[in-house]
Amino acid sequence: MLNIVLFGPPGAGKGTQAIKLKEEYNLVHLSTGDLLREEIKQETNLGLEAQAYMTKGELVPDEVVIGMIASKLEQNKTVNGFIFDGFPRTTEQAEALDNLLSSHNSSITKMLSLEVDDEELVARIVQRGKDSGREDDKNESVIFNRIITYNKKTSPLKAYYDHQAKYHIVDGIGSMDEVFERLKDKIQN
Ligand code: B4P
Repeated sequence: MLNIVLFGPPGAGKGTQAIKLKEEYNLVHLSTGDLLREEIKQETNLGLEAQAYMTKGELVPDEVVIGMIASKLEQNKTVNGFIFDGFPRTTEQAEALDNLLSSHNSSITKMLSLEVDDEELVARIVQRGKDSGREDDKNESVIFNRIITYNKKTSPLKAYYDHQAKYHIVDGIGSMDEVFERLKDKIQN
């Protein structure tokens, strides 16, 4: 199986590139952000709980997102592999993912980390806020809080995957196709 963790700060291009990689390698795309937004849309209890965190730019509790990923792995037992987009975001989530995959006799192949400077991140998110109307993209202080949360809680996962010799840096600045070529290069080599 090919199991890729697509990593990076908010607005780095994870969602954008995950869709392209899914097509290229015939993978199942699991975006915790998309799954949570769907729960909010359906007005489920989980969605209502998640919304309170997301509108502030905070992370949703680990047990909620880990539970979502566990059930998706259970539903997709005979696939080529997964692209994990926006998950894991904490050490606890990364450990849970390793354990879940191991119980399915599988493991993470590579972690690809999209690197984009803060100025460009904010510009992209503000633009998406105008285009899509996503609530957490509209308010600058929420956007900054997401970046701070990433630096504090999520960025340490680089060391976690480096320790497993699975951490690969990818320059996220450039056209979407240029970034896609760089990602494919890292997957194939
Ligand atoms: P996500 O949905 O993961 O959103 P994100 O971090 O903003 O990243 P993303 O995928 O969106 O954006 P992309 O870079 O593709 O998370 C939202 C919230 O959900 C979190 O804040 C958190 O509250 C919660 N959550 C999700 N997962 C969680 C977890 N595991 N644990 C706890 N909480 C969790 O794209 C950004 C924009 O840039 C797009 O408009 C795109 O068009 C543009 N873009 C992309 N590539 C570009 C390029 N090369 N050049 C120019 N623009 C580009």
